[in-house]
Amino acid sequence: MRPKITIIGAGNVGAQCAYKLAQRDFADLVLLDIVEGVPQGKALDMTQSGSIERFTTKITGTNNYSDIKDSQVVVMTAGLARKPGMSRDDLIHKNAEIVAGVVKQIVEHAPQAVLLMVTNPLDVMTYQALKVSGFPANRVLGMAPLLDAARMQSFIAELAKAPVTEVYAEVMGSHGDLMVPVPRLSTVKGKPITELFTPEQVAGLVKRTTDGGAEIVALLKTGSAYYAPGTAAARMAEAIVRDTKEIVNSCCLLSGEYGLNDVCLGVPTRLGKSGIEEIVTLKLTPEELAALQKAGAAVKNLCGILK
Ligand code: NAI
Ligand code: 2OP
Repeated sequence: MRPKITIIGAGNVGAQCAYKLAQRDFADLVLLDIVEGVPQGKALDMTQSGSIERFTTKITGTNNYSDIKDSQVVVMTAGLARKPGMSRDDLIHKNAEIVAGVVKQIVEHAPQAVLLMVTNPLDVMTYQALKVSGFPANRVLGMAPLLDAARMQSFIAELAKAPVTEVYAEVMGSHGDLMVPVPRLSTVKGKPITELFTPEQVAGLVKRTTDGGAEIVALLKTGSAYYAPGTAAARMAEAIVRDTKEIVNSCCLLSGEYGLNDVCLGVPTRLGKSGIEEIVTLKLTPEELAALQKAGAAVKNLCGILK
């Protein structure tokens, strides 16, 4: 029997995530939304592309949580997205309510699943999901640092005139203004960007990465990014289901790592079938560590608003 992955929220990010996974052809998918017809219609459309793309993935569109039974991973994208002028934190109360309602259903119908959060504000919603679910910390994680690193990699590649495949970017911290891109550990063909670019260029890359989501919101005007976010969520779900053990930066609960406690933040993690299998502790400079701790304090403060 094929593994099963559920995607909650059949909007822009959820549909892109589902379609990427469908094309990978290794798991059956359930696409669930609160709006009747939308997940069913999108599932049918994706299924019909299978004969063109040559994939055999079974995709079920539904409004019914009994269909998510036995899912190994549940990707949570349901919630409101940013509009121009809105920060991710503006979404906090409404999305916290949506997350609480959905997570209770996940606990009832797929109690063994690894829960991969996407809904914003990501770090706060990951913590909210962890608390509402009561799942062990390794089974609740969030997608954002992979997206943020992908954005930084594409900006570095553009500036270096290098293929993006030769670029690595290290991005930690929160998915917001207190994101912590780490230029010292970001490289082109193994060479740190701090040795390749001027300090002004490096500062420009850091700023554009931190503002990466807002740049797209300003262009789209009616919503936020979804191709790269959906693809990033699909890649993480695949790493978990296929038990690849690869290191992917993700948002997870810290319990002493980097001097932080009881807060969900982006750090390098090893992904496998039980979710987060290891939190990788990088040796940071005092300035980098201070930036990470500042991000942790801000996220903790926002989680406090929810309590
Ligand atoms: P969207 O508006 O296109 O889709 C959201 C979907 O959620 C809609 O289809 C809606 O009907 C559904 N929904 C709402 N309440 C629901 C409920 N209670 N149960 C089931 N489905 C429900 O929004 P989009 O662009 O897909 O974004 C989704 C979320 O992902 C937003 O919160 C957005 O800010 C976040 N996001 C996070 C990123 C990250 O890096 N973590 C990147 C991009 C988006
Ligand atoms: C993004 O970074 C809005 O979080 C979303 O595109």
